[in-house]
Amino acid sequence: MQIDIISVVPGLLESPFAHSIMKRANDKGLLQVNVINLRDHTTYSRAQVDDYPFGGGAGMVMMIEPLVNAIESLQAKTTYDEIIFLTPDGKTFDQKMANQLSLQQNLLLICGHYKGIDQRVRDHFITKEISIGDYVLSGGELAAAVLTDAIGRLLPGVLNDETSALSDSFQDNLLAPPVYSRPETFRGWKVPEVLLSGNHKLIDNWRHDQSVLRTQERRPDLLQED
Ligand code: 6GU
Repeated sequence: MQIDIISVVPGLLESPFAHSIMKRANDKGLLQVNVINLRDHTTYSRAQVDDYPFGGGAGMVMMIEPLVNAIESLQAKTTYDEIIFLTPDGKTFDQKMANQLSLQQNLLLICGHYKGIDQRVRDHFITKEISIGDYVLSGGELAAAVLTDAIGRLLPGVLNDETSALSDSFQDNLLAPPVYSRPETFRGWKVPEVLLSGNHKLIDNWRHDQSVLRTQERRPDLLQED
């Protein structure tokens, strides 16, 4: 899978993909992330990419020309399944969207800044608008990193244990159960007996019960869904 990201702050996107699971996905050739600096595509002086809004008001707007130049130069090399604008007024990202997007070949993500991007880019190029939650970030980069991580870890072969993405919280509308590791007793705090029993049927049932309990307590809304 290839994920291209257009940004005015490409430095923000260096570290998130340079470590751990995202690095492994890249090293194995399963996920290629390319960060494109929007300023490389402007024809304006001093690499200008934003301008005052028509009609007045506070804040700057990301101009249409650099964005269209960047998008079209990328489209000359790659056919995108989706061109996604990261914006707080987009559809809220969830595991279902991550699952669906992980089935695509090529994604183009566009990070907004300032007061947003010229509406004509949204009208004529963007195929999906996504937010990562009801709060405002100073730019779309961290949201693009969140999307890329959530999608990338679902690609076959990225996780060591192929089944481990399936037991994540949310994957079946249930939160994950508690987990324990050595030692069996620490300061008198014991690991639940059932986990030491070696009886896998019993352990699976316990984990499922714990998942349901946790979900009822913390996220009852998930049990109502669909
Ligand atoms: Cl995608 N962008 C910005 N700037 N803020 C956000 C967001 C995106 N999602 C939640 N807040």
